Amino acid sequence: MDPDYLPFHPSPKVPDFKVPAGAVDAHCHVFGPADTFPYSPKRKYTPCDAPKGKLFALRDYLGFSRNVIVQASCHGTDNAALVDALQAAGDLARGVAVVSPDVSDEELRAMDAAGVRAVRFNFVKRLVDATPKEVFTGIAERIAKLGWHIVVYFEAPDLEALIPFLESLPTVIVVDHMGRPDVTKGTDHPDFQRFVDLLARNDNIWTKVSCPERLTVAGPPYTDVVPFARHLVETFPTRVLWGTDWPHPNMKSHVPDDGQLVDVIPQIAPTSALQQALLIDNPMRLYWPDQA
Ligand code: 0GY
Repeated sequence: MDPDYLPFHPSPKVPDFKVPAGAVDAHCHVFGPADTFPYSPKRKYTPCDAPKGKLFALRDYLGFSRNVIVQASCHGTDNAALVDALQAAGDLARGVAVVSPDVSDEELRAMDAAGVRAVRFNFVKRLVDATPKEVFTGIAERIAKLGWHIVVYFEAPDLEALIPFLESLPTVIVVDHMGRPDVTKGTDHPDFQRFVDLLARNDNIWTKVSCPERLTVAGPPYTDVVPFARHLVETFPTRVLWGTDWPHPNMKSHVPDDGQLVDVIPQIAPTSALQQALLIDNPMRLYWPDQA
C-alpha cells in the first residue's frame, strides 16, 4: 500500500441508525488480494488489500443485504477480482466493470452472467489517463444492448465541459459522489446548481449521495456535506443511491468509520419513505429489476 494512504477502519462502530431490511450498499470495492488479483501496472495508487470476505462481513455487520461492487482504477480493465466477488456473493451482489474498447462480446456476456450491470467511465485526472470520448461512446453503444447502464466519475470543475457528452449517452447514467461538489461553496453555488439542473433536465441521470468522507472539509460527522446530499434526495427521490465507498481508497485526512457513515443516512433521508427509496427501491430497480 502507498505509505501516505490510510487503511480502512479495523473496527467500525455499530451504527445507531438501523438500516431497513433489504438495504443495498450501492458503492463499494474489492481490492485484491494482490497475490491472487494483481493491481494494474498502470494504476495511480496501490491500495491495501480489501478482499471479498471482508466486504461481505462488513455488509452483514452494518445490516445491509446486498452490495453493488464498483471496479476501481487500481485494477484497471482487469475485472477478475470483481467477477470473483460477484460469483461468491451469488444473488447478493451486482457489479460495475471498467472495460477497454477491445473487450469481446463473449467477455461482456460472461460478465453479465456474473452480475455486472454497468460500466464505469472515470474522468478523474488523478486516477486515470484520459480516454477519448469516441471510445466511451463506442463502449456505451455496445453495453446498452445488454441492458447495462453507465456510472460516471468526475469532479465538479469538469462537469460543464462534460454535459454534452453525458446528455448524448443512451442509457441510465449514475454520477458518483454527487459530482464531487466543493462543499465550502454551499448548495446555491452555480457549480452545484449546474449539477442539479442536469438531473432536472434528464430523467435518465441518477446520482450516488455518497462519499461524505471525501467531500468533507470539517471532517466527521460530515455535517458540512449533509445539505448537498439531502437536497438531492429530496429533489430526486427516485434517482438516488447510497453506498459506503468501503474500503475508501486514497484517504489521507482520516480513516472513516463505516458505522458513522451509516449514521449520516437519516440526516440526508429524514423520512422512512425517503430511506426506503434510497436504500431499497432505487437500487433494486436498477440492479435487481426482476425482484424490485
Ligand atoms: C471511489 C473513489 C476513488 C477511487 C476510485 O477508481 C478509483 O480508483 O474510484 C477516489 O480516489 O476518489 O469512488 O471510491
